[in-house]
Amino acid sequence: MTMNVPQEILNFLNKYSVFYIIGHGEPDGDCLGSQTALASFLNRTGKTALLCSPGPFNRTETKAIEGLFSKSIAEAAEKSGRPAKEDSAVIILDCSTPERIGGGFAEEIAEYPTAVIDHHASGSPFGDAAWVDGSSPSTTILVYKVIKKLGGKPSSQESEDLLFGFLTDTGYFRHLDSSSSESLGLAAEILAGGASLKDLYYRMYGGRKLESKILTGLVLSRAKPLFDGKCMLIYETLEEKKKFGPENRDSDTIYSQLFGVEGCLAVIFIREESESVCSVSLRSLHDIDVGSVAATFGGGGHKRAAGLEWKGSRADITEKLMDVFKRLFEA
Ligand SMILES: [Mn+2]
Repeated sequence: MTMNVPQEILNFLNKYSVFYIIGHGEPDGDCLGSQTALASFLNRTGKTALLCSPGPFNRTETKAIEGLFSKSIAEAAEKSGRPAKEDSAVIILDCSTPERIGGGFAEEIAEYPTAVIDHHASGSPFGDAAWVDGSSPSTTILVYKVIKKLGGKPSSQESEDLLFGFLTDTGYFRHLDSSSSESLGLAAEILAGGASLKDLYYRMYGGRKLESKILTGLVLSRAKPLFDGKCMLIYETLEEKKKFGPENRDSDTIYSQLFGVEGCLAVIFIREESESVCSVSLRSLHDIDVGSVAATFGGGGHKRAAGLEWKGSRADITEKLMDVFKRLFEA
């Protein structure tokens, strides 16, 4: 059951008239949908809301709206013709630590009253007003509750943006479990604002280049089952990164294909990012805690979705991960 909107969040929204709405770096659909819907709603109520994001907007489904966002608070203030600090505050969405925002935002926000609305259970609480509810499947559900509490109803565009966030973070409903009836009920209310699930499906999964499907096929073709098939190891080489480009990566499809294999409980995806750096993404089902595996190597994330950056070769990190997963699967 998700929580009710705390009074301190409502007071915060009432108190100021200009809001800089900021999300995390490498923004996804939930982050951006939360930002655009909340900003649009606040603007409709007579406040001024200005969108900021450090980017980069690498994902196909997020590229189209990049132009709506400023790269810093100073840039947003200048564009709007407002003195930056007058009656102004910051709202941070879908982000559990100031460092995760990136860019120069951590320093900029230190100068403003700040509110945080987020659904990441891990992370260190910050801000003058905070609402962190780890039981909510997306930040957009929390933003919808704020809109509702303030007596509003999402416009058709806000309805699309809010549902887009919900669908992104639930893998188009796939990650919802038996505790999801409340959030699905809220999603149905949002849908009444005018969004189309059919259109949102193609906004999420459509519009890709053929190259992205070819890269997906290449990566899948070398999947290596480990520990009696409980774990799948896949990788992408530096040559492939250069040939196909990061915009043609489609990890969500790759994970869902591999979890469709009988007995598969975890996926390890290692990518060569440069001659000396690999990024590792870990995914799991049920009780396998890949968040703690990532933490062992200085990474982080959720229990079933986590990642880390490795300074060294793919062979080295593969060997180190094998040791850790061996303990998990052969215990
Ligand atoms: Mn999210």
